Amino acid sequence: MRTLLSLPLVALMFTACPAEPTPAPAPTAAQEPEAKKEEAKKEEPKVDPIEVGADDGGDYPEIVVEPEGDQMKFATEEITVKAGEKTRIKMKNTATVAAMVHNIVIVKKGSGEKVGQAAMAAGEAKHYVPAHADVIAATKLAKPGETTTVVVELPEGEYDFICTFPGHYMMMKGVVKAVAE
Ligand SMILES: [Cu+2]
Repeated sequence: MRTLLSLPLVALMFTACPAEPTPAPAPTAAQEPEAKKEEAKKEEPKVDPIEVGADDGGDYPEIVVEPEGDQMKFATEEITVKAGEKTRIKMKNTATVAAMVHNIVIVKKGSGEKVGQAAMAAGEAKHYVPAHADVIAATKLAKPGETTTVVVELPEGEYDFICTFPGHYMMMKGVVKAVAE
């Protein structure tokens, strides 16, 4: 899967490179424009989606999402929240099998595949939540019997949510609709 997906990228890279690259004079450190360095600094990551959505214990509407028993599946595959209002989203892990560890990661529409694939490298310490631009908010991992939460405040629109525990994102996914009144 990963190899297949990266093929068009590789092709693109080759297309983008001229066949015979004209050698450019290598700039020395002194010649490098200062502004360019500043720009590069700004692009560096950035925020931890788990920290952004850290639950402050406020009195917000709650949406509880459970897995479908011990399956790799969300029992709720569509969530609706009020746009621009804080909502607590809970992963209540009712599974009983130790391998069924889950989270809820809200991502930009259509990016579940990308984020799911990047999740493995993020590692367990990061709750398998990659520092990816398409990640909007995420709960921590919940082992069977545990509940984890995230507080979101989503602009109007449609988003996807997935579980990023390794191997789960292909089956564990749903849609988040943030609707204005
Ligand atoms: Cu899962």
